[in-house]
Amino acid sequence: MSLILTEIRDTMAIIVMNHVQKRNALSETLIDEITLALTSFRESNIRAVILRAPAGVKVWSAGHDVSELPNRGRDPLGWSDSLRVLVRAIQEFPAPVIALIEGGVWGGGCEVAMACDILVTTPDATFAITPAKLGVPYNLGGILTLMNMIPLPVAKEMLFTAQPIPASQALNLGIINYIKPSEEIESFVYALAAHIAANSPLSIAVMKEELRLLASAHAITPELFERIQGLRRIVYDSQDYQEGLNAFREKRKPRFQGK
Ligand code: YXS
Repeated sequence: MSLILTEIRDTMAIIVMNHVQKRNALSETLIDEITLALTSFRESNIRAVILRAPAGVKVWSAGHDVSELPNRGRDPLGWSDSLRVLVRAIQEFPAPVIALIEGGVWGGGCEVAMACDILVTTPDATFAITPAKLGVPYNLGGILTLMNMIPLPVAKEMLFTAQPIPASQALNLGIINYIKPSEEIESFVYALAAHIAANSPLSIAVMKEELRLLASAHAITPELFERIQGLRRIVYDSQDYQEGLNAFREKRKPRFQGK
């Protein structure tokens, strides 16, 4: 059974993440289906994509599928990790991707939402970035996605506390574009997508790629990269990383020892 629903309306496409019983945990299967849909949209002259969950959900996405995170000793967020693949697929898609968000957005789900070009949420939406709760050493590309979206003191607070922030705060910070009531959000987002689809797709595609390339244009020396990878390896080799995974699987609070 497919974990997503897709719909094409003229030059606009809709992807509904539909694995509700697992709270749209970003499993490899779910992410493969989304990236496959995006690839097919590339060939169908799609000029705007809406990424959403079913109307009325309490959780837009519960983030990375924790059951698919590797045990300690392996980088949980390497280049080919499915979450990384999805973030890049959204950022590199040659047309705007609009996140229509209701409910809670957790962990890597925040990065997926923030990789989208425009974010529209209902008032109940929240965003919680959770590596610290699990003991995960977030990866550099992911940190950059967040840094480009969230003012540094707030990004630090979200990363260090792993606590949710409400849509109202996200709107004040410019992380999201609009808050709309649940009875209006769908028509608002579809109208926004239609406006975009009526403009020049070539002009929009090149401006989206220019913004992506400039936003990721950070000089980083091999020594700096290797230092960061070394620091991350200490974390994903640690007992704390394994404790975070075990605690989640055993549905209990983790007891981190700092080693
Ligand atoms: O027990 P069953 O089999 O029914 O499954 C439960 C949950 O185990 C499952 N589920 C997940 N499975 C894998 N990975 C997940 N991230 C995940 N989240 C949930 O879905 C079934 C229903 O969950 P339940 O009963 O907890 O639902 P709820 O409505 O009471 O609570 C919804 C949530 C989202 C508040 C709760 O499920 C939750 O706190 N989920 C974990 C959120 C989280 O910490 N996500 C971060 C994942 S790690 C990640 O994204 C990055 C690697 S990082 O850590 O770096 O940000």
